[in-house]
Amino acid sequence: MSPKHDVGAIASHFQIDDAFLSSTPYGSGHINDTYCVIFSQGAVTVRYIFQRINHRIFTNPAALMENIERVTSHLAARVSSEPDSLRRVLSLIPAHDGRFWHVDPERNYWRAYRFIERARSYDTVTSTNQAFQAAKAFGRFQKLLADLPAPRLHDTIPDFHHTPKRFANFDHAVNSDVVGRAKSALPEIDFAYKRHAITAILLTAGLPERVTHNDTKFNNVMLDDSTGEGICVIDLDTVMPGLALYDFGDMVRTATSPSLEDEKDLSKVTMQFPMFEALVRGYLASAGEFLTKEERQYLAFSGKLISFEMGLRFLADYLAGDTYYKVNRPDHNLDRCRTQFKLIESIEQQEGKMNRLVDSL
Ligand code: ADP
Ligand code: GN1
Ligand code: MG
Repeated sequence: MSPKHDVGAIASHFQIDDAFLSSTPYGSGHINDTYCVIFSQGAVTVRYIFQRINHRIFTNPAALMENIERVTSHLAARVSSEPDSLRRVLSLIPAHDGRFWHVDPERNYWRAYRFIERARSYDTVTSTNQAFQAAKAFGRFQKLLADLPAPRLHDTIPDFHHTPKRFANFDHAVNSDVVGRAKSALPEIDFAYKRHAITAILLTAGLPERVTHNDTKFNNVMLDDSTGEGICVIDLDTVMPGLALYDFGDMVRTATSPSLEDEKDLSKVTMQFPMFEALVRGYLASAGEFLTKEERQYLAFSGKLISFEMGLRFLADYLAGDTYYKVNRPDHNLDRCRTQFKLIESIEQQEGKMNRLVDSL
């Protein structure tokens, strides 16, 4: 992550009375730059999260921030009577001009959040309780936003989960082969073409549009250190209209295998059935009351679809020369694609059993 920003100077534009002490690059996100920033408040220190929004990817940061402002204030009102309510929703810190962002001289957009203390996000899942708690928190997030007042949220990235368009983009990357990498990804390219038929299934199933998170990676929920509860859903840049199953699918993609997203040893990548069961139970515990019969029917399939979509995106970025995701090595995106495709094979082997479980609940 880039240490190039003068976060102390950025921080002076926000309504924080305390004295800036230090900032450290934080987290393992692929898109934005995140910093943990420490301030002194007399004898104690206070932490905040500062983020530079990647405006090459989120081309309308003001619209994105309007979404986040609306969503976080709606959620805050809904949980205000619960214990520990301040740790249950992200809270934006205003800048001195009253807006919730600051634009620096290089035209970077910055925002600041209160730090959610005594909780952590994890890159890999290690217990069924973690999977249950994460899914319950993401389901609750959808439930609490079901009555978000009009107008419709902005599409911060249009067609974000339009899998057929993601496929077309992958196909284009194969055909243009701008950096000559296609020859080193032939098995993956073949794997993808063989599964083209699944791309349109959810879009043509007549499912209802909802307010969804759209990036429900396991590390986008903070789990409470003492209770294990999914206390706060974070990373709200892609909250916009979508299908509930995009969120459930991304949970299956990121919280059923014990491996990291860029694991090179593919023997470690596997869809662990007990984790899937915990995800379904956790998600239904909070979202069960509003999900339709049709949505339930595609719960297992959604995991395969979103893993496929992400595999296509990683592969397309590899073929295009790594222009979208942050990478630390030349084959990073190819390694990420391989884990997605390995996970799909594992899901395909267990899909019947996964569907039977869903039917039984
Ligand atoms: P990215 O879009 O790059 O994934 P995130 O918003 O997910 O960025 O933030 C990156 C990491 O920073 C998260 O995984 C989490 O560990 C931490 N984080 C983000 N927001 C907060 C917060 N308000 N309090 C504490 N930690 C946070
Ligand atoms: C990106 O920001 P981050 O790292 O949580 C991506 C998601 C992918 C994810 C894959 C805006 O999420 O769509 O699922 O990487 N976000 C965007 O790890 O493209
Ligand atoms: Mg994140």
